[in-house]
Parts: sequence; structure tokens; C-alpha cells
Amino acid sequence: MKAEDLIAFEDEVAARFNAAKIKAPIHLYSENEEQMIKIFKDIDDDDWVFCSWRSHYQCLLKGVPIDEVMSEIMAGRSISLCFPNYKIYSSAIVGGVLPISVGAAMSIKRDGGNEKVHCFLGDMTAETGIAHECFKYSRNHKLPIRFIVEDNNMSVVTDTRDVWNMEETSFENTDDPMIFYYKYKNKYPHAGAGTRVQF
Ligand SMILES: Cc1ncc(C[n+]2csc(CCOP(=O)(O)OP(=O)(O)O)c2C)c(N)n1
Ligand SMILES: [Mg+2]
Repeated sequence: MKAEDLIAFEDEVAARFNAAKIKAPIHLYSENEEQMIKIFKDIDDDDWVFCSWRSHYQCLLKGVPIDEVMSEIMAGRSISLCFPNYKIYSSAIVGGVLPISVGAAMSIKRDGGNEKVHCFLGDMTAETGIAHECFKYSRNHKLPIRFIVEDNNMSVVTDTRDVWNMEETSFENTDDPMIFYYKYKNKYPHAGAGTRVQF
């Protein structure tokens, strides 16, 4: 899938949401398409992907057909898209997927499997205690897992660096191969698509 296909998909979801056709929260991405495509070059069909509330791009790039992703969004499940057949799982709880992804990686290691786990998390989620514990456990146990920290410097409407009074976030300049960190600026708000919708 190309960058323009990803953008067109999110724009279509945005239009449907603003027209009050989607009666549940949505969380959209933008301006990170090239990064996402690059990240997915290292994700195989057999690998597991774990996401947060913002997961449309990951579902599409993992190979879930466009119609299936759209129909789950239309059914109000954008916030926690799960497609077990495609080995992709999401949760709307901050930090919720982190221990689950660590457990999946532990299971693969114990079974001697070759699959890997890729866990996406936002910049504020990466500052939580649970993220630090999961990173430490995974690193020390050499688990087959990669954490992708996606930094838009926002936690809903809160500036992450202001909250923690630091110029750089904890994983901004890490050389840890287990962590892939990138910055992006989202043209969409944290949730919704910019138009106040009354159902
Ligand atoms: C346990 C929990 N606390 C609070 C929330 C409300 N909440 C949803 S998203 C979010 C911000 C997370 O920011 P970040 O990790 O940077 O992710 P982003 O949305 O920017 O991708 C918060 C606080 C939640 N979903 N779960
Ligand atoms: Mg953020």
C-alpha cells in the first residue's frame, strides 16, 4: 500500500465521521505515511502487531483488506481494531497492549519461534512506568520484540515535554535496537476529524 492510499483512507474516514456516519470515536494519523511504510518493511505476515487507539495505518499495512478495516470502523470499533487472522491487536487503554505484547514475545521465545512482535506506542505512553518496565524486561530477556515510539509531542491536548519538564523525551536519542523512535506532526486532532459532531 502506498502513502497516497493511506492518506485517502484516513480522509474518507474523516469525511464519514464529520458527516455523523460513524457514531463512535476515531483517531486518525497523518504525515507519518513514509515512516509507517518503512517500519512495515521489517514486519512479516507471521509477525504480531500491537497498537493503541490509533491503528488504521497498521491494519492496512499488515494486510487487512480495506473493506474489512472500513466496515469495523463503520461499526464503531475504530478505537480498538483487532484482526486476529492478520495477527494485529489494539487496545484503547494507555499502556494496555504493552504487557500483552511482551507476553506474546515471551511465548514466541519459549516455543523457539521465528516470529517477531512490533508494539506501537505514543510519546506519552512511552513515558509511563509500564512502558519502562516492559522495555527493561524485554531488553534483559532478549525477547523478539520491537517498540515503535511515535512522537507527536501530544497526549490528547497536553504537551508531553512540558508535563515532564524536559526538552527531550526519554527515548528520543536512544541507540537501543529494540526501540524505533520517530517524530511526526498530525494534521488531525487527537480524536475526531475537526468538526464537532452531534449525534
Ligand atoms: C489508562 C488510560 N488513561 C487515560 C486514557 C485517555 N487517553 C487516551 S489517549 C491518551 C493520550 C496518549 O498520548 P500518546 O501516548 O502520546 O498517544 P497519541 O494519542 O499521541 O498517539 C490518553 C491520556 C486512556 N485511554 N487510558
Ligand atoms: Mg502523542
